[in-house]
Amino acid sequence: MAAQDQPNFYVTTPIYYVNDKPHIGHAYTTLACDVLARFKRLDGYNVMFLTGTDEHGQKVEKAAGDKGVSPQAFTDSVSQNFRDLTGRMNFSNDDFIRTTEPRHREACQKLWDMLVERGHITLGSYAGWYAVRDEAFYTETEIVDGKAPTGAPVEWVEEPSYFFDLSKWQEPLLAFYEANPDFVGPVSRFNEVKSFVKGGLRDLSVSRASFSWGVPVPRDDAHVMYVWLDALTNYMTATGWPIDGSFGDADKHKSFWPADLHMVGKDILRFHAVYWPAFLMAAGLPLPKRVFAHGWWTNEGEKISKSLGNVIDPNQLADEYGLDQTRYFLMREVPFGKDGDFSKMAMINRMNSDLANDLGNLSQRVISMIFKNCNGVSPALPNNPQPEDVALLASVDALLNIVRSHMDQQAFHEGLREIWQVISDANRYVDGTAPWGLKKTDPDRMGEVLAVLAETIRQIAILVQPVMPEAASKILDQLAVTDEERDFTYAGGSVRFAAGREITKPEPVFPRYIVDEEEKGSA
Ligand code: ME8
Repeated sequence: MAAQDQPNFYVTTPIYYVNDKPHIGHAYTTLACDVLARFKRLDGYNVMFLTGTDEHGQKVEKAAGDKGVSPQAFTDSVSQNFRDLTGRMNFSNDDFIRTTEPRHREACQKLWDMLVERGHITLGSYAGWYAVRDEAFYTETEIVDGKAPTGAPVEWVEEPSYFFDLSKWQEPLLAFYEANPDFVGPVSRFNEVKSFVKGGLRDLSVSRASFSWGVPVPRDDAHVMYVWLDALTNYMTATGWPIDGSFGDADKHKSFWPADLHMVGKDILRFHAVYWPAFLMAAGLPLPKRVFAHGWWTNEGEKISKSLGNVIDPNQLADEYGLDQTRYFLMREVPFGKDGDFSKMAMINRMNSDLANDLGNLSQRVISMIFKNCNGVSPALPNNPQPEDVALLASVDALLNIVRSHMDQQAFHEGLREIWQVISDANRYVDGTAPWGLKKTDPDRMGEVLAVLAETIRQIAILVQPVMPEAASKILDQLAVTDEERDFTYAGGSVRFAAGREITKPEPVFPRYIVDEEEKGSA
């Protein structure tokens, strides 16, 4: 299909603050987007997948100052860590945006001008609390024991400031939510957003005058833009907006805006589901179709924090357990949208039971048997299938539609659970048909059984590609499936496993993790 005939799909991660190194939480959000982007590409979409770094604001300026380097030098080096992580985690992002880039400055200033021209930004003065850690303003009534409701320290700020007339957008936002019941997922989080907006909105300070590390406010050198107005605009910048600007790209923008999905953590939902749509409505621009807020990871039951020294480095996880194993664990272990806990034992259990035992053994046994007992050539499917063949093939053929509908709801864990259900069916089928025993008694039937299994494994490997691209590719190689035969038009039952192809001796794809005695003790 030519790109212009394909449906488009645009998915974004939050852009991460460069005040610190990337950790498991950042890798998690980007992984979820990567899985969706890969899924949609295999499903025939023209995909744009964006991630990047949020480099302005007081928090970053302060982190640079603490290190004794200029904000630009600091952001250059930390942003690179996030870029490196995309390579290490095999993320397939199509772009990596930095808010310090000229294309982004131009987009921010354009949006600002549109808001000013339409009368939604006016100069005033701000007196209130500000939490640098959250880059957020708080009212007196929100302060709990001298801190922000998030626990972040606050400071009193009094300075001239431009204000966005957020208070006028309460009714339009509520009407928009009503008309777009899928705008926020999960539903429980959407309800929180609605109650927040129903509680009334105050005008929002959108510039700061007491520091300079930000996008300059047009025509007023004393102010830089509030970092959240700057940051949220990145989603439009990367589509080649403004289209008449020096970095404009009308075709790209038309293809990808409005975004299909902004994936975020629950901590920043309000910025994406309240402020961002209000800014866009005020500017007369189209709104994103959906925002999904996932849950929070803890480490062995504890909040992850630098001060507790328990930050999980995704690079180390991939080194220790394997990249695809880590990707699988993160997507399978916790219902997407809920909070989750990382524990070594949970990781090892998933690795050994779901991967090494269930999928790994199945494919290794079946492909080895084909190699040994079918002269290294793929056998043909039965002309007259037995009821157990029909049942297994029907369950694997049904998977594509089932998994697709879970993916469209960002229910990654459910999609994987369904796939593993069919893997169990296939393992039961192996036990029931006992192909190794058929070698002497009924070699023709043995070939049929192995072909039914190979067909099941072929479709499963096609479907797990978004989560485990490397492992899936090894299995597909072992089954002599060509590179052109791996998209989703080859799943769902319309195409079958090809007979007569050369099968070579397979190597195991999912090693077991051997737990040493010391680890058992500490787990
Ligand atoms: O908020 N569990 O950047 P940030 C799960 N720059 N996800 C986690 C996590 C955890 N323990 N910790 C972090 C910002 N995350 C802004 C965003 S967007 C226009 C600007 C993930 O570096 C999660 O996605 O603080 C969360 O929303 C994000 O990192 C916050 O990243």
